[in-house]
Amino acid sequence: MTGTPKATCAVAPNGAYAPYGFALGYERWTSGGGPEAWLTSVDSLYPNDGRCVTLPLPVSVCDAGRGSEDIYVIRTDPVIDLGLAMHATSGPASVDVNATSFGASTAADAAWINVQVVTTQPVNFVKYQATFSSAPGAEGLLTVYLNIEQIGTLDERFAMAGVNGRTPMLAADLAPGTHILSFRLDQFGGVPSTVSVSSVATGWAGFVPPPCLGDADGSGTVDFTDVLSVLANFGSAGSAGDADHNGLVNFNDVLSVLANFGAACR
Ligand SMILES: [Ca+2]
Ligand SMILES: [Ca+2]
Repeated sequence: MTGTPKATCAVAPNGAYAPYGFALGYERWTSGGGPEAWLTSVDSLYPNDGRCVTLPLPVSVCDAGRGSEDIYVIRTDPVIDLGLAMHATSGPASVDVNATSFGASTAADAAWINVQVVTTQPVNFVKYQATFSSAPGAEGLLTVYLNIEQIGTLDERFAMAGVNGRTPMLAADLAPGTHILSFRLDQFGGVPSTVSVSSVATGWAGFVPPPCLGDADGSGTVDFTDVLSVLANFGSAGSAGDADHNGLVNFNDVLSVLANFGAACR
């Protein structure tokens, strides 16, 4: 995110163009509230001048594991019960497994856990939350693997205090089946590193926004004009009036408008 400023979007309060880079990155946000709060803060400090388009807000902004690329989470699978799932660890002295989380600590050799994950639908991301709780000066490196392939890392030196949410995208879609998800904690510099990982789940995301349910006329919001659009196109096929995006315009589209009434998708 460093480099050329987005000149039309990052006008500093003093009127000068400011780098829309690392200092404003979500990676440096420590005030809580997630990406929404971060974006609100950035928008407040650097109001646009009317030439910017409104950014669609994906569920995950900068923690997608692909830099600042936007991803749109379409489906998140249930959090994996690590205690119930088949798993193997580097040993009870270095890894403590609970139902929804595990803690790892290492002073020398790596601490690791392999978890058997059974997926029933295609998967293209893994998400987790990691919190380091080491003594000052620790330089832990948490590495995540899926079926032996490395899919992400989290460097303690640059991690935020508190919870670090990560959503590493997979290089290829993962077919339903039994897979092995692994977390490995290494320490560098001699200070023991300790991390807790929770909310581990798989899911499916896309790089374009999912269809806006209820938005029959494609305006980006769901309101009374969508009811009119459904009625005007009732019985037809195609996108006009198709509030639930199944290719047909029928009574279900009326229900879709009502169920999502008031929603704003962009
Ligand atoms: Ca609409
Ligand atoms: Ca429909």
